[in-house]
Amino acid sequence: MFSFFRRKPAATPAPAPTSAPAATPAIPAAPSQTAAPFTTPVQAPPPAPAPSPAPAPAIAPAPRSLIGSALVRPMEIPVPAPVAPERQRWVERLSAGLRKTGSNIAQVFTGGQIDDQLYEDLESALLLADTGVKATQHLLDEVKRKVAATGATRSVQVQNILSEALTQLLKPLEKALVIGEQQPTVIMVAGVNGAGKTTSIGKLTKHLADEGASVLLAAADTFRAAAREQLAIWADRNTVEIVSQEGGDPAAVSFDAVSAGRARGKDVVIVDTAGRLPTQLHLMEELKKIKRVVQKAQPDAPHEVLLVIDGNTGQNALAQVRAFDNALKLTGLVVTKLDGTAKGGVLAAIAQELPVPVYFIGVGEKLEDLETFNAREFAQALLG
Ligand SMILES: Nc1nc2c(ncn2[C@@H]2O[C@H](COP(=O)(O)OP(=O)(O)OP(=O)(O)O)[C@@H](O)[C@H]2O)c(=O)[nH]1
Ligand SMILES: [Mg+2]
Repeated sequence: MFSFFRRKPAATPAPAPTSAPAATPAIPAAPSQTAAPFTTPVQAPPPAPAPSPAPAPAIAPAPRSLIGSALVRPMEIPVPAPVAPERQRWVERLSAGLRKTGSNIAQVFTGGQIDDQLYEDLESALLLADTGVKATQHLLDEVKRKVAATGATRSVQVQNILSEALTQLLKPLEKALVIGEQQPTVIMVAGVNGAGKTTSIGKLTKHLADEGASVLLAAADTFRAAAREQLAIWADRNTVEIVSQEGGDPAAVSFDAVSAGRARGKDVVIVDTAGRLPTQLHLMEELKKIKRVVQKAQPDAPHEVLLVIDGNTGQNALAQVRAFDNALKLTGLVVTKLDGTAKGGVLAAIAQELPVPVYFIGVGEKLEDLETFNAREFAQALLG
């Protein structure tokens, strides 16, 4: 489970939108009252105390709207200490998900000797694990360098050196999702069909709602009734509100949701979009439009643009990151389905070539199967 809470000054609220896009109905003006921190439709638990109380920051006067001018409780989803028992259980689930890759790589180190054969086998195992040519080369170079520097003579030592090298490679992907600096924090979620966007949004919403954050969901996947219903089920389960419109313009629905999120003082608005391939250029244009229109509703939004990647996608994941980043300027990734046949090495390829932070990884369909990403845990799970 997540736990967060680090106090930071709330950002100065952005001015209210001046005009709605043509296809969008007029949005009621934001009420001129201070939004209460963490208003939820259900009774929210009392806020947990901050670990180290910081002095109250000065709040800049709101330029035009008072929405969000209160010192909202900034919340953060940090990488928990790997020693916590529930985290340990999570690591076990992750290791189970990646067991096949782990045992393939671990096999390389069973010979005892450090020789050319070991390096060749290691190269093959890393490539087979979807690590990609560049990251594999980087890891091999690092391992050889450290073996020489340390005078290691046993293959088991190479295993530890590889684990450390992989941890260092993955480290830049570790980043906490911070909410509470803006009100609402607007998170836009994109990805190819069936990657796990809606499920991940549902899981994230549950965690946020459990922590007392008020969440509003935007069903910007407007074309399929099933997609709207799927998000509505998650909204119901989490007792959060949803903005949805049959067959409407996804950008207009997103605009309405962000505007409603501001007016109702929500902490987080999450925009679920329809799946699309990067090669479907008109659909990529539609995504760009959603982002532009969200910006009209709240000038500094979206604060997060997340790409959800199916962990089974292999090296194609890199192409997806590149294409969606070009279109949207990604701020983070969610990598799902690391529980099946996924090989996991693709995170190393991403770290090597296009290090977009990985906020969460998913290892199943249950609520507790989405967790924060930790480089060392992942390296250990991957290497068996
Ligand atoms: N095994 C496993 N299944 C997952 C995971 N995350 C999502 N799924 C499943 O993947 C399928 C697709 O998930 P969705 O959340 O509907 O995917 P989506 O990206 O919203 O799909 P579209 O909106 O159709 O593009 C569902 O059956 C989910 O239960 C995961 O981490 N592990
Ligand atoms: Mg979906």
